[in-house]
Amino acid sequence: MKNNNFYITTPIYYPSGQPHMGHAYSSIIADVFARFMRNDNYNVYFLTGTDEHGLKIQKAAEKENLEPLIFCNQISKVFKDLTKSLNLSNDDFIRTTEKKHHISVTELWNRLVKSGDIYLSKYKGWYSVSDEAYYNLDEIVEKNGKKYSSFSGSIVEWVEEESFFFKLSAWQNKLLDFYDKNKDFIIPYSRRNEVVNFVKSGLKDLSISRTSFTWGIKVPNNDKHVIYVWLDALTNYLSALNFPNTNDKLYKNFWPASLHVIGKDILRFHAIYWPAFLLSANLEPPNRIYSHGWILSGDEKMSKSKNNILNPLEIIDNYGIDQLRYYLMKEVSHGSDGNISLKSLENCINSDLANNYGNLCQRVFSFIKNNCNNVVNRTKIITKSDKLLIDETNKLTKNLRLEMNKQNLNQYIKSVIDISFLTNKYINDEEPWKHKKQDIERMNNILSLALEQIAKISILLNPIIPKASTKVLEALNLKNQSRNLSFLDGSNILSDKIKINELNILFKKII
Ligand code: ME8
Repeated sequence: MKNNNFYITTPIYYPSGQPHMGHAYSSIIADVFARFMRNDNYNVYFLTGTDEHGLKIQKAAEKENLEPLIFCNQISKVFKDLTKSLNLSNDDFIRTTEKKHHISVTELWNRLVKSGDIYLSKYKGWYSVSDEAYYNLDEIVEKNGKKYSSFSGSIVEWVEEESFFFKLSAWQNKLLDFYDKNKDFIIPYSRRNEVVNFVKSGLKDLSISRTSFTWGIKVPNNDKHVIYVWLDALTNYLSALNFPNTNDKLYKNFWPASLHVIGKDILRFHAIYWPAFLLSANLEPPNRIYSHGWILSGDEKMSKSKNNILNPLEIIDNYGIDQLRYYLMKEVSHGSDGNISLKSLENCINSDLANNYGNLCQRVFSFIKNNCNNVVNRTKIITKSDKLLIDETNKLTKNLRLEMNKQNLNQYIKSVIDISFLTNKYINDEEPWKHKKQDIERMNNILSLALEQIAKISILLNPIIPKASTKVLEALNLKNQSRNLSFLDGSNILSDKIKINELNILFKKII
């Protein structure tokens, strides 16, 4: 991480079909980290976009009887609209059909040539159009006379054509050295081990151009060849920063990237090819690749070709975007695959959002409205039970930055929702309503601590449920510039005289 700058990316999506829950999941994870870092006063640049070249897209366009670019314009827009529906806070939406991307890819290619890492030969082997990936013979399985990748299950076809190659084999030891020096380059560690073992088992040179179709960026000075779509696509992370203009402010501030969020199916491209290309081009590799698991439906990866898609837009319409974001981040465990269902979504909404956080906010706000004319005064007294709640909260918040830094979202959310649970319990035990008549000071004391807790919980949940938490922070009259994580040092967020506004119901219980 350079100074206070944090550059985070999602994978750029193939606009070959409608967005599905896997896309939503990948994007929301990245958005949560982006929002968390912004709240922690980092200067964040968050990128997403669409990956528009290659045979997969060309074929999808042909199926619709459209020119590839017209087809891409249509579907890229669907993904751009998805960023709005998911409430993503991205700073840019890159398309690989943009001119600046073309310039960037051409420069990267030229640098690889200059390093002596590109040569012309012939590719003979298996290729999956759906994955846009080459597979070795030992990665192919046969079923009913057809050949499939054992890794992804996608159908493969035999390819034999002239191709430029990247001398990946020459980078084997340098990559192993790089992984060794950068232990946190690939998270989680189980994935890091997979990559290290794969590289140790031997790397073959990589075919980086195709001649049997035309939809892509041409190899400089050789119109017969189209640059391999993964070399093209990975470069988006640089072109968004206006590379090769290395004096550009964006490039200067944000390269190398702090974090690429990706699914485990595209780990090899990001953790092996990408650093090798960058090192060969004399550019710094990113700081970290976080590889999440798959969203499953039954036991299978959710994907269009398998027709087992839960539509994120329908879920958002029926349940709400914060609800979907919270559910995916809380219930799908860090780095692993996760089975999702409407039943567990509804249970999660009820237990954590409606009954826990939502209920805490509602009961405190409506009590203050009905009994205190919307104003609470903090007192200096701190009772034993107040201190217990404050200490327990500090214990739970102590490691939150660390959990986020390890991309451990589940643990982060669990700790925050535990604070909400403890605060609800504190109100049950302290019964502010009992002090209404005889001890207004104690009542104010309890309510001000409860509001302080609500402010903290809302700031901590803000990256995950931005809409609802913002409503609460607004109702607390907390200014934008105060909605940050500086309270993690134990200080108070709210002033001594707290004026609140009315708060409408945040999360409806699902019956
Ligand atoms: O891979 N569960 O694009 P893509 C979780 N264009 N994540 C899933 C998923 C699932 N069921 N299905 C897909 C590409 N994803 C390339 C990226 S980056 C330079 C180029 C994730 O549209 C997948 O792992 O097929 C990937 O991270 C993202 O969605 C985009 O997939």
